[in-house]
Amino acid sequence: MNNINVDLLTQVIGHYPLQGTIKEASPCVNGHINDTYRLSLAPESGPNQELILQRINDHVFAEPEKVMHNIQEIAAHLRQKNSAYDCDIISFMPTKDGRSCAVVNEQYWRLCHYVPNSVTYDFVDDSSLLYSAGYAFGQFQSMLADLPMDRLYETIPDFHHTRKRLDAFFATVDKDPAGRAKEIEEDIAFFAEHRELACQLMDMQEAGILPLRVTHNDTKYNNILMHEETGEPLCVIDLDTVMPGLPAHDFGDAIRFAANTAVEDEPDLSKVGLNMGKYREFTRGFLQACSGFLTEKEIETLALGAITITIELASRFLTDHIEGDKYFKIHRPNHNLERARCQIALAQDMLGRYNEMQEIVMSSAQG
Ligand code: GN1
Ligand code: MG
Repeated sequence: MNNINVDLLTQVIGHYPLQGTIKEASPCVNGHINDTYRLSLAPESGPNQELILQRINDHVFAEPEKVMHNIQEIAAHLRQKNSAYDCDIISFMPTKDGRSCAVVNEQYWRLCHYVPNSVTYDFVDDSSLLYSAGYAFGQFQSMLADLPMDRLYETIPDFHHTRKRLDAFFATVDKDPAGRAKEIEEDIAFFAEHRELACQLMDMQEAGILPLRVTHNDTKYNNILMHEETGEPLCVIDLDTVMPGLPAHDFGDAIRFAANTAVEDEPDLSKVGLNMGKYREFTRGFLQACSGFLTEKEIETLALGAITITIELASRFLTDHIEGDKYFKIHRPNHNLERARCQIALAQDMLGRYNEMQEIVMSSAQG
C-alpha cells in the first residue's frame, strides 16, 4: 500500500455504514481526472468486501454536489422505467447520514461496490467486442432520451463546445505560460487548418439543426465494465459528465478511443490510425440501439463527430501541455504532448477516410 494514505481512506470509510479494516488498497490509474482506489475491507467475521473509493477532482468539477445530483437523477429515471435495461449503471452507496458522498477535509469522496467479475480495457484486440460496446452506449442514450434535460446540471460548462475549446487553445498559445509553444508550431498549424471543420457540429446545434440530448460525454471503452470471461458489457461508469450534448460526440469519443489502431497516448505515430473493422462494429451496435430516435441529420453527422471529438481532445491535451500539465494527470514528461500528437495523427487518418466512414454509418442505419 505504498504511497497510499490508508489513514485518510479509513477516515472516509468511517462515513459509511461499514465495518472492518482496510486490508488492501491499490490505485486504479486509467482515469485522468479523479483519484480512484480499489479497497478490500475485512470485517471481524465473514468475507472481505471489495470496494471502489473515489475522490472527485474539484479542480475539474467545481461543484461535486451537482455531479452527484445528476447521477442520482439518471439512476432514478432508469429505475422508474423498470425496463429490461441490460447494461447497468454505476451506483454509489449512501453515507451514514444519507448523503451521496462523504466530505473529508473539504474533499468529496464516493464509494461503490466493486462489480464482481468486471474488468476494463484501455485497448480492444477483438473488433467484434465493439458491437456490444456500441450497443451499450447507444442504449444508454436511448434510455435517457426522455429524461427532461432541465433536471440535469451542466457539470462542466461548454464541455464539448469545440469552438470555445479551440478559442481557448489559441489564447493559451498566445500566452505561452510555460514557454512550450515554440517547440510545437507544426501541431499548432494543424488546428489552424481544421478549426472551421471542427466547429461545424456545434454551429449546427446552435442553429437548431441538431438537437441537444442527454449524453454521456466521456464514452471511452474503459468507461464500460466488461465481464472478464464473456466480454459482455456489465455497467456504464463515469457518469460525471452526463448532461445535455450531442449523440455525435458520444459516438465520436468512443470511436476515437476504441477504434484507434493504437492506445490513446501511443508515442510511435506510425502505429496510429482508424481501424475500420472496429469502426464498423461499434457503428452497427450503436445504431442498432439508437437509430430509432435519431434524426436523419444526427445520423449523417456521426462520422463528423468522430473527427470533431478527436480534434477537440487533441486541442485539450495540447492546451494542457502548453499550460504546464495542470488538468490531465500525466505519467511521464511530455505525456500530454504525446497524447495530443496521437490524437492529431488519428484525426488526420480519419480526415482522409471520411467517405468510407460515412458509408459505413449510412449502411448501418439502414439495418
Ligand atoms: C478524461 O475521467 P477520464 O479519464 O475518463 C476527460 C475526458 C477525456 C479523457 C481522455 C472530465 O476522462 O474528457 O476525453 O480524459 N474527462 C474530463 O482520455 O475532462
Ligand atoms: Mg471521466
